[in-house]
Amino acid sequence: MKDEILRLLKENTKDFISGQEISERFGVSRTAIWKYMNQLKIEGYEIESVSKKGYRLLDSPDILTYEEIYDGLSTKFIGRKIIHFDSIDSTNSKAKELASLLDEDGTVVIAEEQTMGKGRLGRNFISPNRKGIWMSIILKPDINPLKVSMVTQIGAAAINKAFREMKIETLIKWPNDILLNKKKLCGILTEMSAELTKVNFIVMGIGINVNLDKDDFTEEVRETATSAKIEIGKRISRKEIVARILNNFEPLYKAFVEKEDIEETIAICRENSILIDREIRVIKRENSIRAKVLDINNKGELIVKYEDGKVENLISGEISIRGLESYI
Ligand code: BT5
Repeated sequence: MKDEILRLLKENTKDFISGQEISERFGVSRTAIWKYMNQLKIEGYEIESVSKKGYRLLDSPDILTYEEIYDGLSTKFIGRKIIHFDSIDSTNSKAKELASLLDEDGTVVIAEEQTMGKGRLGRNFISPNRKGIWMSIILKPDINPLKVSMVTQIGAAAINKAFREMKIETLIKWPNDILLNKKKLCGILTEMSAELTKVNFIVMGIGINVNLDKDDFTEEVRETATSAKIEIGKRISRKEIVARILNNFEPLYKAFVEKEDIEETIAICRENSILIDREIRVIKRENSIRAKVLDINNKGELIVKYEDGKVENLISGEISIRGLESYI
């Protein structure tokens, strides 16, 4: 009911809506409406109430609930259910917990803050309150488990496209980072539960530094990480980015799952790759080997050539890539 009232207020921001009208429309008492309005105010909605005129929405909070995001959504199933938390340990952990209980493809778990955000290989991911996008998409595709790493590439393509639409010139650092001005803006952590030939579920976690300030990062990360706000010099709308990512993700994901078509994804990953033609170090466990990046192939693998002339196709797994002197 609260969400329905909010929707009505959003549709009528120019006029007051009387308590009488809301009461008749939803069949609830005036006192109940007053209570819902108070709840909305606690959530951060600025609502003007004038006796004999009614209620009017003046401003909405910067939060990532479905109610705040759906305006910008054009998807059929991705993000049509958004489970929102003010604070949580990790959206990926929560999404994994929920995944087996859900039938739908495309439920999103999103939080304003993570207290134990996760990177790959048990690393920590900094996720301060209301400053970034910390979300996980639950997917249940009928695909071979060997192809799951493609989902990370689809995610990277969708995120990069979203930023480019907003004239923010990000690049993709295969396999799971999005960079802005050569620093890490976003990381993706894809986890799955599968049997030999069947995927039970995939959870694709996306962490984006949108409005973080320099001192939100630990000293260790400050050199290599950045936020959109730091680079551009102004706050950026988190909900607009979320909606654009989900809108871009759905068609790329659908083409992959329904037709095994990843052409557009690979084209985006290639055209926006920061790695192709670069000298890098490939880090596998303790080993760090110099190589030159030649290309990304149609399976989403990174083709590298080592100094001894040997060529290898890398699949994402447990590999890290570094530039020779810097993060890239
Ligand atoms: C990643 O791992 O980049 C994947 C990050 C995925 C985070 C999302 S947030 C929503 C969802 N729920 C989760 O719990 N996780 C996902 P990796 O490539 O291992 O990089 C991790 C490394 O990035 C850390 O060791 C730090 O050096 C650095 N780092 C930590 N926090 C960062 C941040 N906010 N921005 C940039 N770099 C960061």
